[in-house]
Amino acid sequence: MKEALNNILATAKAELSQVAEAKALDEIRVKYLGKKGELTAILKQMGSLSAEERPVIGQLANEIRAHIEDSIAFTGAQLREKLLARRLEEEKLDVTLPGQKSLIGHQHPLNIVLDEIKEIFLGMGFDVVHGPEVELDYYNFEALNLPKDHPARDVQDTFYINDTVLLRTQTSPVQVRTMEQQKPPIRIIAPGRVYRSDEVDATHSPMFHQIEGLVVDKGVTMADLKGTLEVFVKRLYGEDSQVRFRPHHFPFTEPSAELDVMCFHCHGEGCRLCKGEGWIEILGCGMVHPKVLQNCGIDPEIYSGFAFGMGLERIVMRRYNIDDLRLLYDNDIRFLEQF
Ligand code: 2U9
Repeated sequence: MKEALNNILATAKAELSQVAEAKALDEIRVKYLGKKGELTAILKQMGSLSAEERPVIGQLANEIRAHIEDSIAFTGAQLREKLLARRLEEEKLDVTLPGQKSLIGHQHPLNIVLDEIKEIFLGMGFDVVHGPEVELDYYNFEALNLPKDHPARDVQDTFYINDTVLLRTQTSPVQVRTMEQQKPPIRIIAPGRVYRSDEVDATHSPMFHQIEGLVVDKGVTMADLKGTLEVFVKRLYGEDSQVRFRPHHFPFTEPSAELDVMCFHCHGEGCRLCKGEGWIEILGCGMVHPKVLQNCGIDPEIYSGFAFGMGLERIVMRRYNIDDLRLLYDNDIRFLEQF
């Protein structure tokens, strides 16, 4: 039995010296030390031994078990070391290599200018308000003094969801909703997407952005309109900008005007940028029509107000000398990364 035990130790050690992976190591452990293992099988025969032999063989068996266990632990440690060394070799990281520059996005030109405009009006005490892009005909037209079949609806032809629901053609419904919900004083700007049934070309798009504004309080006059908008234009285009107001007509304001800024390229001489005019149109404005105030639940005998509206794309195109509106929507990185 002594011989058998020594044989087990010898073959176990021989097999362990060949082991190359953890699975084989485990198989060896089961083969020699497991419940049905070779060492256990020998120990089961101990009953047939004499009283003198039993403790001697028992001690030897225990020593051999301990020896095999140590050898398995040692081989296991060696295997883990080898595995780690291989991984370190394979996954080697050269920290001296130049890093890969990650692409960091930035604001779209429309948002760069919109943020600037918002900042200017916030600085003058205006709030920024938003409203639905899918609107009721009432809020988009009717409340603004544009009843059904009014000729001015033609230039604002839009996309109808049904007879009473449409995509807004202007952000004015936001101001109407604000007046319905809030008592004066009101000082707001309403930026956002608007929609018109226009064919796409270099200067037209069925979707574009507007920024409209509204001030309503007791005693608001045309002087407030002129002063506020002149400050706005000077902050946007520079303190030395010259402005002029030209009479105009809008159904929702009376009197109405358009605001021009003196051409920043030719300073009034006339050039390609201002199409020989010397002046560039920036926005439309006017004193809110008394009927519109009334429609919105505000008494025109007590309150008055002014409103204005501008197209964001036109301002952005002039700022960055962009000649095709479509570039603003194409999402071409080569174009966008220039800003
Ligand atoms: C209410 C009352 C009056 C908003 C105004 C304009 C003049 C205007 C155009 C500029 C270029 C539209 O994008 S554009 O084509 N807008 O000229 N908008 S006054 O007047 C309002 C708005 C709301 C309740």
